[in-house]
This record gives sequence, C-alpha cells and structure tokens, in this order.
Amino acid sequence: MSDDNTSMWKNLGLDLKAHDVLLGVLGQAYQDIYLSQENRPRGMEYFDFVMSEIHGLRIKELLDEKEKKRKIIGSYCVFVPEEIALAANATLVGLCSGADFAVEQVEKYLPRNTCSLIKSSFGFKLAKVCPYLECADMIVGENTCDGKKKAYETMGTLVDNLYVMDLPQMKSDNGRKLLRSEYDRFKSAVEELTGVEISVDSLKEAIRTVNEKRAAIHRLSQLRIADPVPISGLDALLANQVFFYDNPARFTQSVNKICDELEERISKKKGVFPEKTPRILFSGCPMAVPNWKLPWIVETSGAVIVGEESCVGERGTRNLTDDSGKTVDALMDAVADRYFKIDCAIFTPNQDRRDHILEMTRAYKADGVIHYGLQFCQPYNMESIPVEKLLEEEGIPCLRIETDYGMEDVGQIKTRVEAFIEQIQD
Ligand code: BJ8
Repeated sequence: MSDDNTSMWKNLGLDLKAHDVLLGVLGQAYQDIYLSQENRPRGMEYFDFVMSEIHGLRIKELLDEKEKKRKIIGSYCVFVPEEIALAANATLVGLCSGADFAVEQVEKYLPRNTCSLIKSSFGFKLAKVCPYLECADMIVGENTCDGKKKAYETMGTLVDNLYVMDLPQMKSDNGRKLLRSEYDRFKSAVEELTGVEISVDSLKEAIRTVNEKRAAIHRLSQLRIADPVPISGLDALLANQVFFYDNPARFTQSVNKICDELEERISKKKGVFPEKTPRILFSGCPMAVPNWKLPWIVETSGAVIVGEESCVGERGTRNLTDDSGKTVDALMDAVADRYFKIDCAIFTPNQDRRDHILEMTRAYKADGVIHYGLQFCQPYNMESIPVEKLLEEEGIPCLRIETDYGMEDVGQIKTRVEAFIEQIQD
C-alpha cells in the first residue's frame, strides 16, 4: 500500500493494523473467488481495478469531493434515495456490511442472535476499518426490520451523525404518505447538511443520472437470459455491489461497455459456462461486499446464477424514476412512487415480492430458485416458506438456505447445493 493511502487512512482515524487485516482477507478472497474464474469478460478488468482500489482511489476521490465542499452520505438500505442526495450536491455511498469483523466487541452491543449484516455494520464501526463510514458526513439508518430499528438506537451512541428514516410497513395510502413525508424530511436534512437547496433542474438531472445507472444494470440483466450465459453470476453480483460505491457516470459507462462485449459474446455463442448449464435464480437477503460465499459455492458446483431477487440486484435497481415532473413537488412524488414499489420483506402483506420472484424465474429461464436467508433474519426467513410453497405449486424447484458470514458451513451447504443441482438437471 502506498504511503499516501496509509496517511489518508490514518487521518480518517482508521485502526491501521485492523484495517491491514481486513484488506488482506478481502484481497485473498477476491483472488480465490473472482480471479480464479475462467472465461471472464474483458470488461470485468474495470471492476477488478475498482475492487483493488476500493479503500484507496475511491476514498481519495470522495475526500477530494469533500475538499470542494461536497458532502458524503452513507446508507445501509436501498430505500435511501440517491436522487435526493445528488440533487443537493452530496454523494451517496453504500456502507459495507458483508463480512464479520470484531465479533467479540460487537456482541457487547448486540445480542449474539442478530443477523450478520447488522453485526457487520457494527463490527466495521467498532474496529475502525471502514473509510466510507469514517468519511461520511451523514449516516442514514432506517426503521425497516426490528433488528435494524433497535440496532440504530445503539449505533447512535457510537456515531454523532446518524439520521434515522421512518419507513412504512404496508403498501397502503397511509404507507405511501409516510414515505413521501419522510422523503421531504430527508430532503430538508440533506439541504441543511450541504447548504444547497434542491431545484427542479438539479432534481431532474439527479433522477436522470441514477436512471442511467439503473438502465445500464437492466441491460446487463437482460443479457443474462442468453444460453450460454455470457457472464457469471459472481461477476454480475460484483457489478451490482459496485453500484453502491462508484462514481455514477463512470459506473454507467463501464457497465455499458461490458454489455457491448456481452452482446458480441452472445452473437458468437460464447459463454462463461457451457450451454445448458443449470440456471439458478437467487432470492432473499442482500449480499453486500464481500459476501460472495453462496454464489461461489453454486458456481463451483456446476450451475450458473442468472439473476438476483435482492436489494443488491433487481429488487434494488428495478423501476426508473419518472423525470417528467415540472415542479420539485411533482418530482418528489415520482421519487416516492418509484421507491414505494420496493418489495422488501419488511412489508406486510408482500404478495408483490412473490409475484416478482415468479416473474424473474420465468424471464431469466431459471431451472430453480435458491432462497438465501441470513440466520436470525425474521422477515426473509419467514417469507421463504410462502415463497417455496408458491414455487412448488408452479413446479419450480426451490432450495432454502439459511446461513451467516462464517465459512464453517461451506461443506454442508455445498452438499445440499450439489444435490439440488442434480435434481434440477433431471
Ligand atoms: S429494503 S432488504 S436493504 S431493509 S438481513 S438487516 S432485513 S434481519 S437488509 Fe434490507 Fe432495506 Fe429491506 Fe433491502 Fe434485517 Fe434481515 Fe438483517 Fe436485513
């Protein structure tokens, strides 16, 4: 690591020793899981570079933005609208929650039976290893699941810039009103933070920027329908993960470049795996960087992942925001309408999500669905049962996996996944 990076991390207050350990583990995992894949599209080199610089160049860029009086907002949920942040001259970044860290310390603050994602967000803070978290001017939490809701009360004692968004739990008129008013409250908080008032033009431009980013990801998703599949599920997941960190315009450009290459591959029938490789749709909890365990198991067991019904995937990116409004109010309505369609399992009832899983299974020609639930995640694990039932009724095989960020159960999961792949191959 360069001396520049070291002094940058030091100035951010990172614990350099613990941070070295994290980078070491991350680098090794990336090498073993990503760089060992065969037939990758050339365009993935960009994402390899992004990952190698995820705590280096990207952080430097964010600090340069801060120098120019731009604010950085960190978020843990796809309900936090990037459009509002961008329109007020702020940058929104996702905060890592994909690896166990400082578990002993975390369990002094949270019960042991808390999901890995929440524990991870605490681990990164307590161990002082996340430069995104440390450079954020505002950290946004939300009242989604009970775990997060209560954890943010404690998180508020660890950071002094936490903002908590109240989210609806039902797709009712009142729910929509709550979301809309919460987005107004968030807009005011961001405007106060940046000192920039959102205008029709700035909001329109922000909507377009985020829509372009989403449209590029939609394009990538559509190309995964081909058989042979031109890109691995692991690589597509990586693009979905980087969606939360990268400069939006550069991200859009890089994904579109990969798509050009994938179109060429499809025309030559060139795939990452042979034609007729069993196709799997993932559904369930979000997989944040560097949570690659399950996709890695699946794609080294003879199947390919063709889609993610996940917040780091299609649940998070589908639906564009209408940019035709002529007033800030109309555009804010469009923002609320777009986000209100997100079918997170915290909603009740949540038939939309089941319909979407079915729709995706058919659209991506999946032979089976793997439902991924993090241990102790009530919303997704509860919902996995009706999801499985629905899929069974439709004759679609489904495997429910409940796991955490640890590697102890890899062998056991692999055995179940291999048996499932054999079943869907018949
Ligand atoms: S919109 S999925 S990003 S809340 S895994 S912390 S639900 S106990 S992450 Fe999420 Fe927003 Fe919903 Fe998406 Fe709780 Fe479950 Fe843990 Fe979870």
